[in-house]
Amino acid sequence: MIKEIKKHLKKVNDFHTENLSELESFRIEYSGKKGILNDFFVSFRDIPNENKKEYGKELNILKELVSNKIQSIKNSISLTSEMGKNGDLFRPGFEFDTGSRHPLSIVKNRIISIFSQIGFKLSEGPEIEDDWHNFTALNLPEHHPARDMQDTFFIQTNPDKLLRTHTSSVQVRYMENNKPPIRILSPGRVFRNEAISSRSHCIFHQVEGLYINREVSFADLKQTLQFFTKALFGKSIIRLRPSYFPFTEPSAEVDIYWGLETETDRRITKGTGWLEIMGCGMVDPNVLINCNIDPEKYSGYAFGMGIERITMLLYQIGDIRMFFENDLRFLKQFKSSI
Ligand code: 2NM
Repeated sequence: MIKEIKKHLKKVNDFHTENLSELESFRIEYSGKKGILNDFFVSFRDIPNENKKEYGKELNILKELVSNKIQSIKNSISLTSEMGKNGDLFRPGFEFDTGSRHPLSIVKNRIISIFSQIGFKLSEGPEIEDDWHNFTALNLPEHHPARDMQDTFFIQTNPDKLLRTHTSSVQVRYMENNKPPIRILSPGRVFRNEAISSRSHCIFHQVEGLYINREVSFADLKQTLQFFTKALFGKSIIRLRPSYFPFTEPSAEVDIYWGLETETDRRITKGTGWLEIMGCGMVDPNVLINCNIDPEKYSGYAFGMGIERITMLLYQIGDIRMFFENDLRFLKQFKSSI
């Protein structure tokens, strides 16, 4: 009998598993109601009295061993399931790659969202235009330098087809097909036959705005621009500097007061604190007439800005060519939900 117990002591000692159901079978085999330990305790009654002490001692050692074994295997299984196979469950999660949006799209979307708050609807149109919508309707006189081959990409086989040089052409189309009041925003790609450098590219992006209604004033224009610069840059000190565009009269360049707090401010404003961000003006009556809108009844303002320039300002990007190279090291830096 003692021999039997010793055999089980060795067996229990050698037992190992990493599997919970094997451990449960082991527990039932030894500690279950009809288990080995119980059998030994039942046989205990028939052991002669003089042997009971020795037998009982061994039996208790076996019982203790079984219970320690079960506990220690349980502990090691719960440790491996937390720390082993799956690693440390309390480790930080893996970074979730959310993708990124092109910086020009981020800024374009912000501009659209700001103007949509004050009633501007989107209006988009073709990149390949005709002379009327890109030039003539916009009051560009026949010998205006902007019409020059040097500045405009013409479709070679057809001098009446060209790549639009501004998105105003979209607004001409809109005015032709809609009655005032008109309040639209036209973002899009435009093309100019310019030498490529760190500051200019032959393809770039614009957002133009147009509002036409009865009694629209220059004061309305300024108020709108102030709302916009406050929302986009957090700055609302602007000045309107007289300028010239064929399609607006009067015309102005919009400067924003950027400040002179940092070395960067000093550099980008050339020491003045002021920064040109867009052009604007009151739509020339000739343009309204060209689009079948009565300038005696209606007036309107328009404005336009280059998205590249504004994006470079907001993100401190030093070279416009970065936008068109699609270098992932550049693009991956722009994560945005808008
Ligand atoms: C600018 C500056 C000033 C402009 C004019 C028009 C239209 F179609 F109504 F005549 N759209 N956009 C405009 C006016 C654009 O960009 C610098």
